[in-house]
Amino acid sequence: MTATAPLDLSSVIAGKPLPAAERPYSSTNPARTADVVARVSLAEPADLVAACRAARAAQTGWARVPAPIRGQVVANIGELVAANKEALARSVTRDIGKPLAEARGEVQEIIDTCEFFRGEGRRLYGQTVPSEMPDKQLYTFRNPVGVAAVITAGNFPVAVPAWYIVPALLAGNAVVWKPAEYAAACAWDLYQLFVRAGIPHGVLNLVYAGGEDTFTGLEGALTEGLVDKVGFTGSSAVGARIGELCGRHLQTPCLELGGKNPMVVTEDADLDLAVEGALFSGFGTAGQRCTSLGTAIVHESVHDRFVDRLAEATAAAPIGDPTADVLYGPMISERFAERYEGYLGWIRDHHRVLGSTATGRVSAAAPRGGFVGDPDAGLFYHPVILDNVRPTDRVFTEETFGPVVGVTSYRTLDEAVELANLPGYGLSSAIYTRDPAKVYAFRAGIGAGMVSVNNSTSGAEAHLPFGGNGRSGNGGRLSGIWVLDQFTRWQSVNWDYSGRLQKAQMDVLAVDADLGFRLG
Ligand code: UN1
Repeated sequence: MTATAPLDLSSVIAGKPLPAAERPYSSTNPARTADVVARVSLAEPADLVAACRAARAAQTGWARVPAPIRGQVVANIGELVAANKEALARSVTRDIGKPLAEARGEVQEIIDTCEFFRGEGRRLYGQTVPSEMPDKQLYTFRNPVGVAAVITAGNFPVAVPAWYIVPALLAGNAVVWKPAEYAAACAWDLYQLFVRAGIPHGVLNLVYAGGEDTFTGLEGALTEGLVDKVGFTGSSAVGARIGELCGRHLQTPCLELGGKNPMVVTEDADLDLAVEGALFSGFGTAGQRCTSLGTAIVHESVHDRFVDRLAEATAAAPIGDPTADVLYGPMISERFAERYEGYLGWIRDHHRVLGSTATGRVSAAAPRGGFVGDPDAGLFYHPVILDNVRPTDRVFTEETFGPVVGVTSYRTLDEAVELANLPGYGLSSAIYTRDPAKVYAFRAGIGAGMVSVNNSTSGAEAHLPFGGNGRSGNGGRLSGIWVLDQFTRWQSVNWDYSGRLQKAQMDVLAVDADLGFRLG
């Protein structure tokens, strides 16, 4: 990766950059922490409120643009992202250390989202509904909610924002986007592509802000009635706070939170396939996806073979420089690395540690065979497999954002499903089996919003509903037509052309068993 000079970035409200404030923040490349990617001037809470005000002012005009034309702007976004795919992917890799192959996949996810929603501009269907009375028509329309505040994490710093912003804009909303400050540069790149595609000033506003300031600003904007929908992707703890805040303002946010995603491996599973799936979903993005594998729940008869093969594959996997062909690169930022070290403190004596010779940071003192690049330059951690995890262990019940995978065993499928549901999250899940009966039993019993069969817990396609239940979210779904329920509200219309007052439930035609119809 060639070092380039750091970008100086600040928020943009109604097309105008915010003057540098007193809150400087340096965003660094986690694979080479000496490489400063961006110097970001973080906004104050009042700036977030001002951005929502600008969005409010711009929204009505944008909603008046016919939906097929808004769809054309979405098509432009998709084409611009496609034309800049490699540059945007490299920007993601430099910002958060995701391997280039994954970063390219992430950018493709934006293109796929735009491809889906460009056509939705010519649909956004409402319905015609039969009336119980003559000379009366009933209809439904999808109306934009108004202003959406979108707060996103840095592990998918461009794809997940696009999951919110693209459908929100298509449906006629204005957006205030607060990206992760530690992924500021790729957020800036994506924002520029939106602007060049023809999104008018004020319809999309970019606000860089720290977590607490965002919270305070959001509270102010909600109090002033400037926000109609909050979209948040991040931890369950912060999601709960946002949910409380929105609830006080009678709003239902769209919350996409953590996961402790289980993978059940049955006695008849293709073990090589299951190991491949566990390796990718356990360690892809260094285990920092909300869909990352939490615990592999393996039938006791194949447990030892599965663990041995997974340990072997993990030990052999190349780790290191994310611009090379590696299983994973560094932790996405200092904050994530520190938090992950806390999770490593949950390892107990009864755990069998496999996959590495050490559990913490890869360094000259704790080297890893086959490491690609210089481990001391960045935030690199050993992959860890913890066999024998128990339901009472914190590593079993809590999300552990990082390269650690738990393994436990089960006897009956009912027991496996119970273990899979036990942590109370419910985002993604997987089962590896050749038996359709087990697939159906698992699907019906699992509390997760997403179920993979003979595929990993991560890697959802961009047009299926994405979202979770329990500690993973409040039931909202992103992607495909389902996300429209987040960014539109149904309006129903009664149109009476009878020329008289027809009263619903009172002046209706009744059915008489013998006489046919009669006026009620
Ligand atoms: C996330 O981690 O927040 O299914 C999103 C996946 C990706 C998206 C993950 N398509 O792993």
